[in-house]
Amino acid sequence: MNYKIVSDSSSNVFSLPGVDYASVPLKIITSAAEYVDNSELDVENMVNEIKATKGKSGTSCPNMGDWLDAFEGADVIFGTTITRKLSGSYAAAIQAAEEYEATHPGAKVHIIDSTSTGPEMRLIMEFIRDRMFEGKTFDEIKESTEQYCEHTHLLFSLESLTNLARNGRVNPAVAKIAGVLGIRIVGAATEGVLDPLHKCRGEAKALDTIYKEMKLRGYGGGKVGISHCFNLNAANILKEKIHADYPEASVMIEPTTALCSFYAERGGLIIGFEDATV
Ligand code: X90
Repeated sequence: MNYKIVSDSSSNVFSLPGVDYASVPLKIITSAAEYVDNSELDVENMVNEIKATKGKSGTSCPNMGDWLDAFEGADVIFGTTITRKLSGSYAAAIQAAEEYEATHPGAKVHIIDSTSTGPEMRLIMEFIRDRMFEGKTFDEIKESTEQYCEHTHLLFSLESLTNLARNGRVNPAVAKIAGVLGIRIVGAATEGVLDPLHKCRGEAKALDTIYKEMKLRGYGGGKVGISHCFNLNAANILKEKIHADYPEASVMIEPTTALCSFYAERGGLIIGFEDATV
């Protein structure tokens, strides 16, 4: 049996050590260029070019064929996608899963709607990988992953919600508040959509608020993933806060790749974490 894990590129994960893994790229499209969210892209250059480009910019999700290509060669496949409420990625992956099973007798594909994105997807995939290492069956992994997903959460802190609002992914009135200099919107992924919770003046206040929200959601020293869009400093401060209470906690920091960089924008932080019930 060849096992494989796949995800769309909103996970910010291009390789997953120890397993066969494929990232399926989303694209960022402006009037001047098209950027493919893969490991070759210069994200900083993309962010700067988009800032300097007038006119519409948007994104497009992978199609069924893109997912089928990613499945190729494996017979037990687990995939995770960005929330299906904000993207067509999940629908395309499900179509591909049906097609793949129909054309590859014996193959099994399970696609999980993360109801989230970024670092929460990484947590889900690492959970699946660790169950694969333990030699669990397809059905066992499917079931335990479903339970695990109920105990992972996502928070964000954004300095600008302009690209989210322009593309209909958040209420323009909320984006307007974030447009005020020095104001950050701290929010959560709730039932698969962006849920703005607080407007915070300054980075320090935003980081305090995030950590409070983590604890409110039951954080108790579990795994954390912090994705940042050119804001390593803030990611490190949050990591220190977590380590002050839980010195042993696994906190991994990584840059956002193209899709999350486009929507989270410069300065943005996206935090995925496990609650204490895991
Ligand atoms: O299909 C497509 O074109 C992709 C559309 C994606 C839209 C939303 C991306 C959000 C990226 C922003 C902060 C975290 C939000 C959590 C939401 C559930 C990151």
